[in-house]
Amino acid sequence: MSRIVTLDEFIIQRQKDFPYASGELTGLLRDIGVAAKIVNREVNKAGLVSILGVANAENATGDEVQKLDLYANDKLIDCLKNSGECCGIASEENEGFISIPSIESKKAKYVVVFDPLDGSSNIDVNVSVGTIFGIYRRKSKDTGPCEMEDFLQKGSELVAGGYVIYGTSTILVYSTGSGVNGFTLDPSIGEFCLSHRDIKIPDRGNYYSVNQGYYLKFDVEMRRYIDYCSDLNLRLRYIGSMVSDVHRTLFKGGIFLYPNTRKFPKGKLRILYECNPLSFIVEQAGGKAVTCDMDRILDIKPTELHQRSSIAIGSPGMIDEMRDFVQKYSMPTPYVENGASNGTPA
Ligand code: P6P
Repeated sequence: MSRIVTLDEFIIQRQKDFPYASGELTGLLRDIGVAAKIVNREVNKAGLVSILGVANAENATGDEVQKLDLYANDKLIDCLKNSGECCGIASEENEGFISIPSIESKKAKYVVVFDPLDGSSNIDVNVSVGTIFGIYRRKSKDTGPCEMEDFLQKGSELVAGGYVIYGTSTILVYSTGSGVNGFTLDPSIGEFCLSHRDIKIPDRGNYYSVNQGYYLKFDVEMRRYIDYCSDLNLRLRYIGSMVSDVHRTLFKGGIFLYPNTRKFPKGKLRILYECNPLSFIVEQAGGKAVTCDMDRILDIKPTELHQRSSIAIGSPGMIDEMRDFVQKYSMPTPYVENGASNGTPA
């Protein structure tokens, strides 16, 4: 049996790969690991204590907030505040970003974006949920508080990205841009232990993942591609928790789609703390992540914290196939001049 390598040990080992690393990012990743253990403890007993159910509130993007969402949000914020390495936080649960005062004049270099508990509508029915996080180097001067520009960065500028999935086991998957590794929480010792080294996504998979209930609301090119997946007898798997669907896609291969709909004309999923960190991970594992117009997710320059996007993410061979359908079936956006469409495609 190979020697146990804990998350802390691995992060420190990898820090040696960056001779000029000064340890702040290492500290930040370890603090996120601590927060994940705290959240995991509550998720695992959510049915026993009164933190199930709806918190009679809505979050910044209008989603109904579960009590465990708020618990996870608070714990992540507390851990990051105490780290001294983070000068700002943007969370799905908060309208604006949170500026963190420096500790003992330490000049924190990083900001963190996260969805504290993605898929939380599944909590009450005991279906996997997860935490998604991304870490950026601040762009604003380190002599003052963080600014909006620190958060509105492209996903390609992420310094680190990852997620924790609270499922049959609790697994933390992250990348700092040199491959993807997974760590499974061993409750007997309270440590995340290296369990999936250098994860690579298969070029294709037998699964496609989309909310079939919206099929008739998708654009024609998406419907034709979904028909194609069905004709190939691929298996439809959709959990309603992006982090869980992408985790399966990463390990088994396949494609996860959330196209734009009439209700969400720009797509439903949030760029900063859902699409970008998961796209960073999947690209690092050899996969692809694009909008349903085939623009690379990590190239999008966000203009607001809770900006949404359509997304297709997963095996490279399947994303390339989807591109063929978009090129063949997508309708050109009608050209509109002076507010009156003259019917000429753009
Ligand atoms: P729908 C969860 O609320 C979430 O943000 C993602 O985790 C998930 O993939 C998606 O929304 C599910 O949305 O519209 O299919 O219920």
